[in-house]
Amino acid sequence: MLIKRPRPWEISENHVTPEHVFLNRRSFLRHTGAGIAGAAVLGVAGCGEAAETASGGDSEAQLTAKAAELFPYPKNTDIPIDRPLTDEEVASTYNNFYEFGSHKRISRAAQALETRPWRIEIKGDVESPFTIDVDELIARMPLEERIYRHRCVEAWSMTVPWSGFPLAALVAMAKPTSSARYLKMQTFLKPSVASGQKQSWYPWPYTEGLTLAEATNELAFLVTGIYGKPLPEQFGSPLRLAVPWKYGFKSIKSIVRFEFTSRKPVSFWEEIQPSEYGFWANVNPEVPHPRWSQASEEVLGTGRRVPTLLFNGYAEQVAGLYKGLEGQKLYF
Ligand SMILES: Nc1nc2c(c(=O)[nH]1)N[C@H]1C(S)=C(S)[C@@H](COP(=O)(O)O)O[C@H]1N2
Ligand SMILES: [Mo]
Repeated sequence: MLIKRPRPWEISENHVTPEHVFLNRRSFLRHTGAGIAGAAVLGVAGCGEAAETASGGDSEAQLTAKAAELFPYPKNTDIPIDRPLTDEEVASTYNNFYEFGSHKRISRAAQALETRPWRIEIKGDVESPFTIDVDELIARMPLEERIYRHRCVEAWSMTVPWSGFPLAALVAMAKPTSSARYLKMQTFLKPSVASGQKQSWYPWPYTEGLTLAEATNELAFLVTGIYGKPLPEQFGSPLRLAVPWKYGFKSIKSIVRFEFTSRKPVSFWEEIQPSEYGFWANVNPEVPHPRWSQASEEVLGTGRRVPTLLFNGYAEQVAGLYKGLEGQKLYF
């Protein structure tokens, strides 16, 4: 991953929409808590059978159109955000998705990915493993839209409205057993469609992991849409993660597998270069990447640099997760 500055045609000051949403932590917690309880009540019973019929032989286009009917999701305005939204066109044409190439202009190539029907596998240390059709899963989840900042380890950032549901709701549905301490997630493996996966020196499929405490934190979010619409392929449809207090590489795209495990997963980038990319990867402006500073970031589409914040500005929600772990490499 290299630092890349936006090209002149990406810089467009007048496209950004100021958006101020202020913290109301108590109502946020109520909202999220209710959603998780709801998902837990639905439980896992019948997931397997329901999943068999969910796609019902419909084409990718028909299934995509059905999923689109759920949009827009209700807005959750309880998460503080103090940055203008990134222009949709800018965010949609500047992506990291190594499956489709090791550069930012992968949006066209990524359209080749067939994102329906799409099966999600839930396995490992859970009461009973199952697979579920992605739309069946979405139908059971508490859906909402949240505006999050996203900070790439390459020192660029964006602010986007994600549609989706709390990862905690999926964890509740999966019913992890007491031995589960981590959640490992994996992307599809289809080298015939994703030409980047023909490059055998990368450890495909893309893998990421969180502790169970991180996965059930209120901010950990599974994404099915952006800008009030279904997620375009280049953003990692049909299901990707958003963990906004961590460097962007943790936010794994196009997930097919969730595995609960007692062992700490090794992520894609950690396997490639453990001295530069670690398990925790929390944003910290004071801990430089071995090859560049993390003190500031280029705000995509604006041509401006702003100071980077500890935990990307989400310390209030997540700092408690790391109490007592101070000796570890929490920040890369
Ligand atoms: N499967 C997969 N997920 C991925 C990546 C990737 O290459 N493959 N890149 C990561 C990185 S480095 C970043 S910054 C974000 C980029 O998300 P965006 O393209 O939606 O902005 O996706 C993350 N998730
Ligand atoms: Mo990134």
